[in-house]
Order: sequence, then C-alpha cells, then structure tokens
Amino acid sequence: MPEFSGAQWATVLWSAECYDSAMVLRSLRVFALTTLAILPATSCGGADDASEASSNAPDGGPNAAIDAQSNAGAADASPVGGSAACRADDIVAAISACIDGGSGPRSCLATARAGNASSCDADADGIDDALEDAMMKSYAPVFAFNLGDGGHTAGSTEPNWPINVDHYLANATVIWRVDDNASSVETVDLAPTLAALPSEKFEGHPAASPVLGDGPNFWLCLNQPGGNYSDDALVTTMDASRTLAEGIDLFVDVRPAGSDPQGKYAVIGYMLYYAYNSFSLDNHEGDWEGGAVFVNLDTGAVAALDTERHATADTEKLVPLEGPGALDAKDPNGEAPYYDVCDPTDTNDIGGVRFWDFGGKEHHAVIYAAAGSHASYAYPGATKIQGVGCSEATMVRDVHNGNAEKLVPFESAYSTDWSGAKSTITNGVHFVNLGEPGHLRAAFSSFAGQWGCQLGSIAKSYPGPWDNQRLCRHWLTNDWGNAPPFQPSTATTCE
Ligand SMILES: [Ca+2]
Ligand SMILES: [Ca+2]
Ligand SMILES: [Ca+2]
Repeated sequence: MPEFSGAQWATVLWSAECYDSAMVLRSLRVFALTTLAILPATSCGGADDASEASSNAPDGGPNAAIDAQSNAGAADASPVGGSAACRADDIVAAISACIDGGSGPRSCLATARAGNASSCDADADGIDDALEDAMMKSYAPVFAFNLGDGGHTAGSTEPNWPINVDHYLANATVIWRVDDNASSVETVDLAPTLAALPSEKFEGHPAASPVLGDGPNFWLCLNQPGGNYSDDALVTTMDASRTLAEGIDLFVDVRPAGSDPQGKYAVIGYMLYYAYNSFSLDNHEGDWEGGAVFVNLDTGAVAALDTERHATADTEKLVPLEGPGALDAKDPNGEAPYYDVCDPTDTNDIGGVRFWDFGGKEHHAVIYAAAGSHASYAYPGATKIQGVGCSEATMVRDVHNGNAEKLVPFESAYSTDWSGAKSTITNGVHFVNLGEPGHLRAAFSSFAGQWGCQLGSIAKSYPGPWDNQRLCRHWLTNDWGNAPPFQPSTATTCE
C-alpha cells in the first residue's frame, strides 16, 4: 500500500466513488483499523473493482457441468416457455450466420424459425433464447491485454489471464465467515463443484441467498499449499490460459436494454473470470470483469459499448455510437496508446469504439483490459486512478495498451496482432448464457458467496456473475432505457 500525502488523500477521496470506497477504506485501515468494523459494505455500480463456441448444447466435453446446467434450466424458478430444443445448435448457428452476414437480428430470427414458432424464452426476458445465443457469439468483444516492461507508462505485462470457473473451484475451498469475526471461520466444502455450489449450507444459512448474513458469508478461498498460491491456480501466462483443461469461460447476459421487451435495442453483458487481481492498490483472489454491447435489433449495428471499471479520472464508461453524443468507430490497428489520461474521454480524440472488424460489419468491439486489475477501457492507454492533477510523480494508473495477446472468443483463439495471427485455445472458449435473475440458465450462478477470499474486514473479491447484498453489479441488471442515450444505474444499494 503506497503512502499518501495530504493532497493525495484529497484526490483519493475524490476518486472514492467506487475504486473505490472499498479501496479507500482499506487504505484508511492503517490509520483507523478499528473504525472499519462499523463502516457499511460498499455498493458500487461497476464491475469488480472491476462454447463450444456457439452454444451451450451438452456434449460431454469440457465444461459439461455448465452445459448441463444451462440446458436443464435447473434453477429456473418458473420457466415461461421454451426448452433446450428450441435453441438447438442448428437454429442458433443459422441465426448467427445471418447476423454475421449483415442482416438485422430480428429478421434473422424470423427467417430461421419456421412459421414464427411459439415462445422460446425460458429466461422470461422477452428475447427469443436462440436469438440470445446467436447474438452472444456474433457480438462478442475482443479482449486486448497489456504488454509491459515494468516501467512507469507501459506498466507490467498481464499477470493473471482468463480462466474457467471449474479451474478455480479445483483450487479452492468453501468457508463460512461472519464479517469481522475471524473466530467464526469454518470449512464448509473442501472440494467444491459447480453443481453443488447453490446448495451449500452452513447452520441453516443457504449460500444461494444474497441476503447479508447468508450467502455473502460464504467465501471461495484459493488454497495455498505450503503457504503459497500455485502458478497453476493463478494462471500467470497467456499460454497457461490458452491450454487450460476446460478452456476459458465467457459469461453472458442478453436482454432488452430497457423495460420494453419488444424494444429496438438489446444489451449483451460479458464477463471473464480471473483467478487473481494483482494491482498495487488492490490485490485479491477472484476477479469478474467485463462490459456490455448495445445492439440495434433492427439494423444489427452496435449502438454503444459499456466498459465497466472502478472509479478513475475517466468517468466515461458508456461510449455511444448512436444518438446524442455519438462518437466514431475506430481502427485499433497501429493506434498509439494514450498515456496520462486524466480527464473524461467524452470527445472523439480518445473516445469512440475500436472494432476488431473495423471497416467490416463492426460487430466485435475491443475491450482493453488493464494489467492486473482487468478493468475495462474502450481505448489503449494509461488512465489515472489517483494522483494530483496529471502529475507523473503522484499518479497511480491503470495501464491498458492492448499490445499483448488479444482474446478472440468467437474464434476460440488468442491473437498476437490485429491482423489475425492466432493461437488456438486448446479446449475452446465457452459462451455461457446465464439466463436472468429468477430464471437462471447457469444454475451455479445462484451461489451468492464471494468468489475470492481475503479475511480482512472488507471484502475485496466480488460475488459471482450476479451480486449479493454486500456488492452490487447494477450494470448487469440495470434498466438502461429503450433507446440511446442509455443511462447507467444511479442506484446505490443492492436489491
Ligand atoms: Ca479487478
Ligand atoms: Ca430470453
Ligand atoms: Ca436473457
């Protein structure tokens, strides 16, 4: 933890919106350890601090557990229609190919589903589930990682690469711990599995309840055999990520952008999972990070990109391509990173959305993942998290130049450059459609504990794909509005 001058503390507190109140509280711990116990848990609108490629069809292969859960709808409280059959691989593939060809998603659905068949909407959000599965692949962003030299502006090379949740569980233990009571720690499950997570219990407290005192007291702690994390658990290189036995998971939520299920726009939220968040201000186990793409269901165009992250000097997380304040689509190839970004990027000099397929359909936005924190940005560069003005000497940055490998989910590959030299991900990228709260397709996601375990007073890790009462993930469940400009949530509490 760095030491701060008085002036720097002012800046820290200014930036304390989310990176946060938790970070500030942790920083303050050295000064006011005893006050932490009475401070409320953080409620941040952002991401954590931060397929078989095209479907969830069961195949007995890697990630069979997620596939099975996705198809069985095991946690569907009351599915209102549809079944695995109505989103069969061939229908999904046909819709996806139609979208990739440049047609609008709704017209592609009408073409693929003969006779405009009855509802296929097990997650009850008003969007056909086959269309959801097609869109989650057809609009998947590319995640570009940081290449550093340890220096001030280039930062470090990404230290913890994307994984799958089975890999994390294979190296983790479920414990129970009451906040601020170290003596309450009890081992719940030494060998957790995805299938068993939602039914974990401790003394009558269900892990699937997001209510404080229930699920939030369950923690998925990474094992430390011999007192240290294993490199195998932390997945410290691109190649380790690329060759994971069960591939890489990409979690997706597809739903209408606003309250009108027949509206013109869908929002597609994406999250990767990392075993560790390694950053000067904020080391912790488990890291869920990503962003969202807004799609015009009539034209097929990407209308906006939401890049989720902790609070920084750049408050522009939602980048519009349609409507008021619309910015440009841009080519990431050969673009020099923008260093010392100390202001909002709401103008076109830095703002805009980079596309992997710039000049083509422009369906695949680029998300630049910051080294170690995995915070999402829409541009390559280094962005101030805290500091005095834009003073080099005082600045703490997220560095996100995108110059290391790029994860290209829809091709199950890492690419070394923007033109496409790729390394295959041995066991694939698995697109996991989560379903919706109350109508889950990925049953494991009802586990409401913390994915990551630090036993200090304040939770550093986050809950799984949804949230719990300790830590909100509004961007995944927010009503963004039926048309541009989409509005981020201003809610400050979890539901
Ligand atoms: Ca993070
Ligand atoms: Ca649906
Ligand atoms: Ca959905």
